[in-house]
Amino acid sequence: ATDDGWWRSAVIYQVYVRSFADGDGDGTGDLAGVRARLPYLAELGVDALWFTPWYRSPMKDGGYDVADYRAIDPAFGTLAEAEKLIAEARELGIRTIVDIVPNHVSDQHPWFRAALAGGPGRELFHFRPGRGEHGELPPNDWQSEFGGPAWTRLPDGDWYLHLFAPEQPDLNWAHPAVRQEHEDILRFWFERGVAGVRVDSAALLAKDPELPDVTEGRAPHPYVDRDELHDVYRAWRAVADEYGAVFVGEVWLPDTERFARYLRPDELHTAFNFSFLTCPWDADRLRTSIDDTLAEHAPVGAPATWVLCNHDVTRTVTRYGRADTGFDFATKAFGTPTDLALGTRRARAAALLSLALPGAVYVYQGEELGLPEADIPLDRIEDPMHARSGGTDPGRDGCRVPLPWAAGEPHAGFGGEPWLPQPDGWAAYATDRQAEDPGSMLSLYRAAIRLRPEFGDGPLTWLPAPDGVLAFTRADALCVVNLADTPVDLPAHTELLLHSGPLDTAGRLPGDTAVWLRA
Ligand code: TEU
Repeated sequence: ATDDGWWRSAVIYQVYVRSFADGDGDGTGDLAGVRARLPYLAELGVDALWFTPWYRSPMKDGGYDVADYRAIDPAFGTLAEAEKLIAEARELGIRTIVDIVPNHVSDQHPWFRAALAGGPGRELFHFRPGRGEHGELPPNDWQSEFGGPAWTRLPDGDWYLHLFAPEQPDLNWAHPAVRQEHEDILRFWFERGVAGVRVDSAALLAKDPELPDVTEGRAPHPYVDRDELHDVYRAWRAVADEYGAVFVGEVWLPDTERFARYLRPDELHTAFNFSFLTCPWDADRLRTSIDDTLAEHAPVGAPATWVLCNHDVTRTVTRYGRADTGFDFATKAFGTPTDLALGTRRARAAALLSLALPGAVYVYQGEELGLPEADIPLDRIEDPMHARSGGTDPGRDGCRVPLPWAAGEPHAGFGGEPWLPQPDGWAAYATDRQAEDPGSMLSLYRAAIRLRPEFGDGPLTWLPAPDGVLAFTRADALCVVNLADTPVDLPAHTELLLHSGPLDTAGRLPGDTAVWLRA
């Protein structure tokens, strides 16, 4: 099977199922909720939906702890419903991307339960005796991404590896059964009409079999970006090609050349562009990020992706309203002063910037509503990152609050009492209210996605522009973003297609504002 390359310039909407829409009133988002809101997504104009893990899971990490990769979590619905959803979306022209979590499983997965029971199967994971006189020290110095050692000790004295929470034991990717199982899982979902797969923690799967200390400084790194991985993705690509399906890898790697290796023509089709997501609101930095991104993708022929936010990072309007506008896991502390009006102006301009660039664009649910990061009462935080940090890190729940759909309904129309509390004033962001307001973030996103084809599918050409201003053209359209404090004159044009905020009385573009023009 082949595909028509739809993914090269798609707008892909990320659905965090648990917080999208609650169809059965139990306070947890579900597939019924998504199905009921498909017309909303069609009207928004997106090409595909990426669902964060919807599989059976104890939800110790929002579903990234998978107990059964072939079953839908009962809180979300059933497999039959997922199949209906995939088909109904496709009828509306919307494709489905599922999230595969290959680095680890839930500690409730049958493989890990069997391994714990002492039977065979420990070789599917990384079990080791400890160090120290009585094996009381972890086997090496690896740290969990959520804080603390990446090892947990069992009553029988052995330790097992988990790069994330203890409830997420890492699989041993050197074992052929692990590889076989994942190829089967891919087929299982492709057979059900899924058009693509997001690969979670894609650069972390392979481990140095000797599990040396990180501080030993041995190259290559013992668990990041190891060469063995490319074999895995070549095998996956062969499976995807049978179905015309595509991959998007979550490949967090600062080294652009190493990153691009995952995008070679026989590996992953695309990967998230975290350089753009973490980039501060600064014209020079953004231009460098855009240029580097396009340059690193060109040799491998893969399209770039543009991501402003996801379920792991601070919401865009909050981030852009702070003094430090780039995203950094270390500085997302509670109470950082935020100018939401400023952040919102910038987020609107950033939306027009990213939707005008060549490549695919990811929109995380609620970004199209301009939702801010929420302060979650400490005793309601569920993200394991919070507890594992000893309470110093607020974790990622602030960007995962259930969506507001109807301003006049209880819980802003989400459904039942939401699993995470909605902050005061959440109803003001409701989709029904924004749909009626031509100046809303939702109206801007709808218009931008509708007008995006004006930019064609070719490369961009930068235009000369004053300091602090980004200006480029593609096809017959121009995008100008003013990140400076002072207004600037617009370049020559025949028509103003869209603007993120009003021009000044002299027809100039104010700071923190973007326009789309027809040449
Ligand atoms: O995130 C993987 C990841 O690389 C981490 O950096 C993650 O972003 C974390 O927030 C920072 O320490 C993916 C998922 O996106 C995340 O939600 C999961 O918790 C994680 O994998 C484990 O599956």
